[in-house]
Amino acid sequence: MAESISIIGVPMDFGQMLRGVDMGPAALRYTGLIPRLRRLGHDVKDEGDIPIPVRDDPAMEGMTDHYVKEITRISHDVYKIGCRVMDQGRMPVFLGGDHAIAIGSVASVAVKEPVGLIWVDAHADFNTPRTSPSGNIHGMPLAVLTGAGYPCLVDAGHPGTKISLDNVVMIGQRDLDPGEKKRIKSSGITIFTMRDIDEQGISAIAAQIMVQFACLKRFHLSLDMDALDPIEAPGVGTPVPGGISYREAHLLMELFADSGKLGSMDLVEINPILDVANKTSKLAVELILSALGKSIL
Ligand code: HAR
Ligand code: MN
Ligand code: MN
Ligand code: MN
Repeated sequence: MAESISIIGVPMDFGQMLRGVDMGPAALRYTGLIPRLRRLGHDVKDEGDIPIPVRDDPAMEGMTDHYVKEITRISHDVYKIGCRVMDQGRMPVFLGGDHAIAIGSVASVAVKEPVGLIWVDAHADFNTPRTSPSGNIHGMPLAVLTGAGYPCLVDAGHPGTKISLDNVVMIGQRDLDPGEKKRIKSSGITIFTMRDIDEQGISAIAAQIMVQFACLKRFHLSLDMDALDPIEAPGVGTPVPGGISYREAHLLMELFADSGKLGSMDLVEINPILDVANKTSKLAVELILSALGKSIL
């Protein structure tokens, strides 16, 4: 189905320490995302990039608190533009940036009615400041969205929990921290790790998710490119071997498109500096196209 899509660039790199992930939105645009979405028949508007302070700016010197304040302010900006796009009846597609952008993006799409959230990632991003070994905020957004962690982040956009644990599904995990594992187990959140994908297959998993989301009108896809195997997606800051294959990822996107319930998405964690001949951005564009209706036949 032809959609009205708004592309929102969020070149935010404060959620982790490596430089380069701020170049993600540019790489996706240069790879032809927008004209290719238009060729699928969609009405596409590029909303441009949300302004992000530069880390080298002298005003940023001495920030040692994992940029919590900056990320809070940026999350609010992401939230505001996401809400505006949703109010216009358009589908927001958020281009990261690191995964901390999801604090604002997911908050904005879950304002009017409950939505499902599908977190495709090598990691769970379910740490709190207590359980995080690194302190990096990009390891925390799913915890924040479900109400745990820095109160200023939990309250970004509007106060309180943004999404119920029952409406969240994780796929592709293979690198969890000890305290994070405990939180996952005690939360009862639905998780399909790489082992589950190997045992059950991606299409059976997609079918289970759609059963879980049967009562929801739509879902948000938060796609961290490190979910894919580093052989397919080398341009990410925290690669983990043994990931989702090229074919599994495409099939998953095609099944999401078939569901007719994909309402919004994030594409995060591409670091063009670490990429090999733009391979990761090319794959990311292909995956977005598949999620938005591109089919083989
Ligand atoms: N679990 C680790 C931490 O919290 C690393 C997780 C972050 N990496 C990501 N996000 N790319 O998915 O520090
Ligand atoms: Mn992530
Ligand atoms: Mn990740
Ligand atoms: Mn610290």
